Amino acid sequence: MAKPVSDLRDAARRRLPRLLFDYIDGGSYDEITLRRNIDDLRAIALRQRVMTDISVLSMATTLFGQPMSMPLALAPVGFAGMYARRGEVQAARAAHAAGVPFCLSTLSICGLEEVVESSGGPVWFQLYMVRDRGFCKQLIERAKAAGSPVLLLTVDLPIAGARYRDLRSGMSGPGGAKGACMRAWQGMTHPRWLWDVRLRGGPHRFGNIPPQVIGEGGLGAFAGWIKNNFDPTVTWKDLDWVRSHWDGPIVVKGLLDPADARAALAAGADGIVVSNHGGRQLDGVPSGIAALPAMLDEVGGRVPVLMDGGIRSGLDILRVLATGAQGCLVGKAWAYALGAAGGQGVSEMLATFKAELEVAMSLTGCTDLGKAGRELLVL
Ligand code: HOC
Repeated sequence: MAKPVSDLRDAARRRLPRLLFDYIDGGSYDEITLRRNIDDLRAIALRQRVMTDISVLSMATTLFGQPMSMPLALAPVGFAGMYARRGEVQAARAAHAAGVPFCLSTLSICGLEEVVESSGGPVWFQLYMVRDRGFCKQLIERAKAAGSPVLLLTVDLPIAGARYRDLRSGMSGPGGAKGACMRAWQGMTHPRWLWDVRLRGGPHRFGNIPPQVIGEGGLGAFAGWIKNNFDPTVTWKDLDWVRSHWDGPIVVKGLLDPADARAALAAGADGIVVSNHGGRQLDGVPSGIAALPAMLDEVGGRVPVLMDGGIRSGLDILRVLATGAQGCLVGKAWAYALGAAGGQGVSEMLATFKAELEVAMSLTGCTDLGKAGRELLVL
């Protein structure tokens, strides 16, 4: 049944403890960029056309050697294994069933091997550069051994943006007895989640980050671990280092400026994702869709350009493709869906996106998404 993302968001808000809902839903500082992502996309008017033969629609594509039923991948989302029991496995199964790639976050609850084995399909892996290159190398080697076809290198988090909602909700503060009571209360007042995820969900620690790396504080240690271990010295030279350990495509995620797109290409990126990290890093920067045209001009078709930020419907997917990107990532939307109804929710969301995309293609007279361009927009 068609379920718009707004319904899934409402259901996730009801089902999840506040700290988890706010973690998915929130952005940094005043959340200006978070809102821009949605508003700027919706402000793009599609150009309706009629009396065209739209009996056969083609939306399948291939990106980085990966066949996809539509030009969409599930973006890396941290902690997804807390939104539903073994959440990343459920989401990856739903993605595979719908024929779209699933990208696992470094900060996932389920480890890469578990997700690959239990979902029965290839899983893209997202990497953060941490100071300990030995640990980075281990992650890359695990991704290779698990058969990950694509490495997504996130480069816009050498330092974390302040997420005030997380500080208020209990996700990254307050500490001590007050924080512990808040978190326990939120669990007790969401008994379905408590039973399904917390009590029956197996170990809740990061599946890709062993305790000897993050410390025995487990999930609660994440903000401190990120602060102390994400590497602020990273430059484009480090892409060479990643390349020396990884043979497959490297897609660089988190670029907004054409000068950085140029640098990424010079450093050998096989693709880029235009992204402001879902409005979760530097508040006040442009939306992904506003940044996209200049990025496309700079790249000039040399590598695929993907975009994320604010995509909540199949109509949004068409807006992004018509603007010129080759594909998009969705993060928040699938996290809401997972929080609302587990893997079934993610399947419903993907089915809804596909159905919406079909209607949007049909009523703009676009029969082949691969040929979508600015003629589909009222500019
Ligand atoms: C202090 C929080 O990509 C996200 C993830 C991980 C970043 C954690 C930093 O939530 O945007």
